[in-house]
Amino acid sequence: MPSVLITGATSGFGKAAAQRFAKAGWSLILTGRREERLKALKDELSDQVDVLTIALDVRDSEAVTQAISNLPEKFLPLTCLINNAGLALAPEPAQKVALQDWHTMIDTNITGLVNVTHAAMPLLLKTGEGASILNLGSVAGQWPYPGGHVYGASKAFVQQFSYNLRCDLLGTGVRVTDLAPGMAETEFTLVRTKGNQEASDALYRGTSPLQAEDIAEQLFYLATLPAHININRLEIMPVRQAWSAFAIDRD
Ligand code: NDP
Ligand code: 8X3
Repeated sequence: MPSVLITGATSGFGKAAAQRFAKAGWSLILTGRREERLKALKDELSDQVDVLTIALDVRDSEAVTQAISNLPEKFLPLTCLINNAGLALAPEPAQKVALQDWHTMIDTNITGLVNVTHAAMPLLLKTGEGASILNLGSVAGQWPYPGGHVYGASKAFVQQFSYNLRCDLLGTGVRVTDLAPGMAETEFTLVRTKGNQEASDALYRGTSPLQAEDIAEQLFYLATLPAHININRLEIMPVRQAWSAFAIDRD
């Protein structure tokens, strides 16, 4: 059976992806920092498929390299890497944000994603044709908005890094996609507002955001496309979300 390595499997898109790939019989390598959630997911899915859980902070490059270079044979060959772990913080104007919040986003969304990619690439190259790297970008990587500052910039990195990887991996059979969702109802806003459940509920109330399962379905679709197809970027929004007019400062 093919195997998939998912970062940030303890919540949202990552958890839904674990459930979706399990349904199709894929072996799962699931990572995240919250061990009790990893254990619960393993308990839920290990009746269906082989599940390996690794408590891992993607910012810790040594731990990432150590874990990925020592995967048990049973979980090889590695067919798909889903670089999903990430977060937004501080949806305030840039001039009001603590520097540490910017560092946390850069360390997780950029350095963490690069750490995991670097460690997993030898395994994916060994698999070759049909292997995929699926990176979670965002509409925020392409479209600016107030309070997006470093979060949007980190997702612009994900887009360009994905495209540049495509260039270097040409001829290896390994595919790379920047999957860029718009508003999706997960723990994302709870994390972004540092635990403000009311703010999170208010954002999703009265509209129809994407759900984690919608993105999991897209991830599964991308991972199982015929081996000669690469979708470079896939941007998805809820029907009830669109762009808005330019903001103008007036006297
Ligand atoms: P959630 O907050 O529900 O899930 C985020 C996941 O990332 C958790 O499993 C968390 O696990 C993991 N994570 C965060 N920091 C680290 C870290 N340092 N090391 C390891 N794992 C980490 O959010 P989503 O599912 O919505 O977000 C998933 C991805 O999708 C993110 O990259 C996000 O930027 C992106 N995205 C989200 C959108 C949305 O509207 N929801 C839209 C577009 C993109 P743990 O805390 O256990 O470590
Ligand atoms: C998260 C989606 O619209 O909050 O990446 O930027 S949005």
